[in-house]
Amino acid sequence: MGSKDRYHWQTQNVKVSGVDDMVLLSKINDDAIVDNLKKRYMDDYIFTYIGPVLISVNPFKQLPYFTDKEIELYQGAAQYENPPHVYALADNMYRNMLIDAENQCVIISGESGAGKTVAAKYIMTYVSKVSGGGPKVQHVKDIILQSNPLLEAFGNAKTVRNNNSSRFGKYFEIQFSRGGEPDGGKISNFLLEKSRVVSQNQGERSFHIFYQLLEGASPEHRENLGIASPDYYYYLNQSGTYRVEDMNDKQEFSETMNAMAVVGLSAEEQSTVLQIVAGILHLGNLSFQESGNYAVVESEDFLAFPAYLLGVDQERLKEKLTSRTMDSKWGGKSESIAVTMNTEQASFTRNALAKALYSRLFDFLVDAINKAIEKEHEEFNIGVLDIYGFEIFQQNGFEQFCINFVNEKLQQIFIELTLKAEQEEYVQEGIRWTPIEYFNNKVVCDLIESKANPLGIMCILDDVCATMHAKGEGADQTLLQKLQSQIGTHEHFNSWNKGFIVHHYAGKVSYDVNGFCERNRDVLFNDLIELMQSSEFPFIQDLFPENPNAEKKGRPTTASNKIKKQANDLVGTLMKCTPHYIRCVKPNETKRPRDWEESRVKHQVEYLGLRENIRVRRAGYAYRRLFRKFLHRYAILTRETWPEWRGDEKQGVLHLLRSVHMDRDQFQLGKSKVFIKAPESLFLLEEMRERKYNGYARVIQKAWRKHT
Ligand code: AD9
Ligand code: MG
Repeated sequence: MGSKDRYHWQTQNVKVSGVDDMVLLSKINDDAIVDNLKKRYMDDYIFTYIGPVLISVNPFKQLPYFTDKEIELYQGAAQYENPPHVYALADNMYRNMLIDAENQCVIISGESGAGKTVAAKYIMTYVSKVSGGGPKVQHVKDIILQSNPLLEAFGNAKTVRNNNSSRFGKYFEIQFSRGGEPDGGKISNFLLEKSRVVSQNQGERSFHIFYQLLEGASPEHRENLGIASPDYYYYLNQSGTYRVEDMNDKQEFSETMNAMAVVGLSAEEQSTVLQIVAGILHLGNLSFQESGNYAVVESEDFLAFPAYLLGVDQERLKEKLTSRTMDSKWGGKSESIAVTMNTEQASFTRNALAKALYSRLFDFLVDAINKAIEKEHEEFNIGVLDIYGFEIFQQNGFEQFCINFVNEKLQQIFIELTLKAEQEEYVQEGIRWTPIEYFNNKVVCDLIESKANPLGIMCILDDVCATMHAKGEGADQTLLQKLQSQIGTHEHFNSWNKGFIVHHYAGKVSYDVNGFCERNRDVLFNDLIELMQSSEFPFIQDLFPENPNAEKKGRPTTASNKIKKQANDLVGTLMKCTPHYIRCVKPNETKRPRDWEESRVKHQVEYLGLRENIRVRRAGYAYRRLFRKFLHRYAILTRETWPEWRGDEKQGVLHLLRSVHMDRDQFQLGKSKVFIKAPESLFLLEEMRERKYNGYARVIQKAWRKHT
């Protein structure tokens, strides 16, 4: 790509704002960083680098530089040739994977509404456009791209922070053939915020699919599924919010249905999915009243629809929502008895069923996508991590606690790999270097997940759940007392009258302890499992495959246990790939373009550790390679190293670098690796190498022509 093509898409706006790479800032402090980002943002440049790390500021409007023209421009181009862009990062991942034969991953972080999901989609589109492939590969590409609208319909919702907020996390591995064609894929999903199915805060909605169905259902569906307006359903009318600005539920419904078809769901499966969605809404309309100390269904007329849609017997549904089978031991014999519930327990049971149905339906969709793009032998992959961002609401519960924990873990990976590992390597290699201080959030991760000395919040929570049979507030209050007595003095922990406060890397969050134990325990009574297994629809039976009578060994798995395991497995997977980072910044809370809230941005710049990132980067070295690998790659540049250097490897590297006249302050030789400062010095080496090879190729061609 010639330099005259540089910035071609900026011809409308010739001035280049600020610096492209903040390593080049003349002063490195938070104000200078914020200033640079602001200058660029106001001129519609949302992307900026810190070396290989991409910073992206949410523009809240469609910018013109995401067309096929840019996709063309960034293909195979070196980072410095074009303005910073998410396409450059995507291209880099793709080339790296092919050239180095290594798996790549991109970790997209930032708070809720900062632009992670949008960035993830740009990456997936880019990779799909630049890679080749016949009809079969095209089919895989279609599924990969269509999985986005499908999972967003079922897994995203309007929150006060973001109108299209991801309420689940996902790691999408796009798998490639050796030739670089995407011929498979795998999605791992993380803890869906299923409590949203049964209630939402003011100003928020449940998952998009509910509103899409109500708006978009065909006349035939409307009748069959008992479709009414959203305010008719208890599960949707508590928050008083039904519409989202700039979102067309009706149109999105047809996109969701189309995506289901592309992913390979049969017509029958598609209608069962809708039936379950409607069934959940009707289930929510069952209410209970007290009758002689126990709960009865308030209006039996309301039983018909959910029973019909879920394919279960009406009487049985009623019975299972208002009573529960308990095993009792009596005189050495064990016997099952039905215990009646009070109204609170009945509503709780109804909600548990709705949540279980919905989250299992969600898992079914993820599985369906996975099956459609499953590949037998994995070769290379590019993983895209898009999770729910760090969030603070007026009221924060168990869900926020889990979401913020996962974010804490991602920050930890960033620190481990960019700040800590980089500095440790310098020490190990004996490179001259002034250490840079940074806040390591490992203490906060430990506070939450530690298994000993002291126990972390999650373990204390599990202990309380395992030992307490009391439901509701009793257990939650015990939890609070235990937290206070066991970790009350931790510097990142406080308690308050309704719960506890964690000092996260991204800010202090007050959690309301109410509901923690129940949500953590996350039990589904056997009665409900059996009820669903009695459904006339095999699809619904299959959502509940467990054997309710199987002996249960040890402690049941809790929600926090699951998320802890998922998060740590994820860290393991990511650590095996070559990592790339996108750090998303949210410029305002108004969701409006060109609105810049200085203090909010500054806060993010601080906690994302951008200043430390620049410092480490600047004092550091852009490129490092083992002597042997370096010699192998550039052997062609000198007579002495070609085809092989005999002798000490370090001396060989030194000989090579001297022969090409690299500035002495541009590199250092460590114990086993060569460190090169500026990427430009490396590009120079690459160019020389290419020229030599081309030269040889011409000589050989000439000789060959003579010969024939
Ligand atoms: V959350 O943690 O899932 O709640 P995200 O994923 O970080 O959050 P998202 O990508 O959904 O945020 O972005 C929020 C909204 O900002 C989008 O719906 C767009 O309206 C807007 N946005 C974000 N990035 C861009 C962009 N590059 N161009 C235009 C954007 N609009
Ligand atoms: Mg998102």
